[in-house]
Amino acid sequence: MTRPRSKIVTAPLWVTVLMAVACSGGDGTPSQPSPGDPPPGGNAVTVGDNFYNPSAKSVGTGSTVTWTWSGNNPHSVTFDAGGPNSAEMTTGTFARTFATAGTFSYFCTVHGAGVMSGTVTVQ
Ligand SMILES: [Cu+2]
Repeated sequence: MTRPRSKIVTAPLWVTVLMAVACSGGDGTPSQPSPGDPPPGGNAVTVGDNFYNPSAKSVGTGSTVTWTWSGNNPHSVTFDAGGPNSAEMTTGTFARTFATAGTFSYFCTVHGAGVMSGTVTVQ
């Protein structure tokens, strides 16, 4: 019978599988930033796939807010109270300067306000 031999072979295989599972879980963090992170800069908003981050932004009067597209699908920044608005686009940036105080709500014309909406509060 070759049973004892096959047992000796299967034991190291188990160890290898366990090590592979353990190593793939935690420490392999990539050094690139995650797409949901807001871009650097004070008045920046990320346009991701079906979200704005942060969705609520507070800025001072006269500030310029810059939206940066980071997803794979087209989105827009379209204000409820009128433009300037962005186009429906997949990459690039859109900037708008807010000269007057107030709350400016906006949404994505591709996905609708129920899926993608945000506000800029100017004070
Ligand atoms: Cu969208």
